[in-house]
Amino acid sequence: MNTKRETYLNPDTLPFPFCPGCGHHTILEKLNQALVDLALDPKEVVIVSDIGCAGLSDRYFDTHAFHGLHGRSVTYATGIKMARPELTVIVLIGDGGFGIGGHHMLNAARRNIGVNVFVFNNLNYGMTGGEHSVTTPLEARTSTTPYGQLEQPLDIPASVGVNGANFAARTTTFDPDLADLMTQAIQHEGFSLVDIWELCTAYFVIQNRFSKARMQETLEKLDFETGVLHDRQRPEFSRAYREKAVSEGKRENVVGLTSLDPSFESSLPRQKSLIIAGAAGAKISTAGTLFSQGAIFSGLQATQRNDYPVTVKTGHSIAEVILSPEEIYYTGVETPEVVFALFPEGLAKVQKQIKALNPEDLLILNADLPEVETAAQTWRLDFRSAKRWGRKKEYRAIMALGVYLRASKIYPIEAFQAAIELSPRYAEDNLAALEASKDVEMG
Ligand SMILES: Cc1ncc(C[n+]2csc(CCOP(=O)(O)OP(=O)(O)O)c2C)c(N)n1
Ligand code: SF4
Ligand SMILES: [Mg+2]
Repeated sequence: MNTKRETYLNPDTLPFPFCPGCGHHTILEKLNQALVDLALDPKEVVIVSDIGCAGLSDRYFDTHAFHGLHGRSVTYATGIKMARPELTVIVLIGDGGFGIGGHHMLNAARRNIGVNVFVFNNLNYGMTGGEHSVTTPLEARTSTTPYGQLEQPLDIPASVGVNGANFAARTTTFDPDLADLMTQAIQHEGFSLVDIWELCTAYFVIQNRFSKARMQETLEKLDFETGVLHDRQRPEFSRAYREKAVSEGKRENVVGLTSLDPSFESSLPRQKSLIIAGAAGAKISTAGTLFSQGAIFSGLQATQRNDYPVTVKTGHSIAEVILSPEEIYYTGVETPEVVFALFPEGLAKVQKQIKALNPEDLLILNADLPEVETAAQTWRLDFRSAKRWGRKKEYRAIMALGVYLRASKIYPIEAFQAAIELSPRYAEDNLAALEASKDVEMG
């Protein structure tokens, strides 16, 4: 949807925090101009910021934002674009971030993922004190090249261009057409990048008596052309991937392509937060997902956040699930209302959350585990009473959720069954375990 706005800048967060004369001011003003010209719906735009002074940029815009680790911004942007190809995903990264995450950038270019990268190239690490970066020109003095830079500076547009980017350009903050170039980059399908040379007035300008004229001389000396340097039409990755998956009959494997249309009803009046605390290999996160999908089939919103150690086959496995009739804005569960403690590994991990339970909350405890002190009502589930299925540890979470669902009636058990049927390979066993959960005795 297109919307005409006068600005995308948020007056509550302005002014920008940069030093006087810092080129970052100009880049953000021109980005704002480009967004105004494109008249994009701010809800359809995501600004993914990197680290450093350049990384401070996202909070000044009335768009979505994501801020992560140094050099990794393009990886988050890739994930966002893969999940929601219709969004405009803009990466704001410094030359330092480009160097630190260079490998990610090359792969994003190879993939031709449709994100738009604007490099705030002030030829040094501004935020940490003017150290040299991958783009510091030959002979330049920085706090880490006191005798002058000896390394060949990286040609950013060439490096992404040679690796398959659809669009790569270089310019400076003194370019009167900068906003138009940014607009062109955003409009271009596929990976686009504009390398924007600018001044770090706190460090690089002072240490090198750098200026607009010296910048021009440096570009010429390095034989770095400006303007649009690569302009091609390779297929954009997120769309190409979808088309391929659909043509291979794997539509259900692509996020956002299959929708779970509600065909059941839920009586849940307000948000409910659950924690399923189990062990690695016990299908805890799968059970959480099926349970969440059952909720979606019943017209609820659902989120899930998993936690497990890097050692995948040992240790705890925790699934935090939120169900709600309203939109859910935060996906973590800090104060659950229901805790399923099914295995010792999980129980050890959720001690704090169990302590925080109130008398109206519920602890569902595997009867094989020791007594737990809690203010909440406790159900002790004797899985052994369900014989064959109860003995299999990978069905314990499905069974416990079945017991809870039958008692709480927050949505119909048939919706849970319908969710289980979405994965035909395991459906038969999961459905049998859910049926057997009727035999689980409660102490
Ligand atoms: C992985 C990692 N390495 C180093 C740092 C420390 N660090 C913070 S900001 C910064 C420099 C940022 O330089 P640049 O990306 O060019 O942005 P600028 O400040 O110049 O806008 C560094 C090295 C970090 N945060 N993370
Ligand atoms: S340190 Fe450099 S990059 Fe950071 S705000 Fe100041 S001038 Fe800009
Ligand atoms: Mg920099």
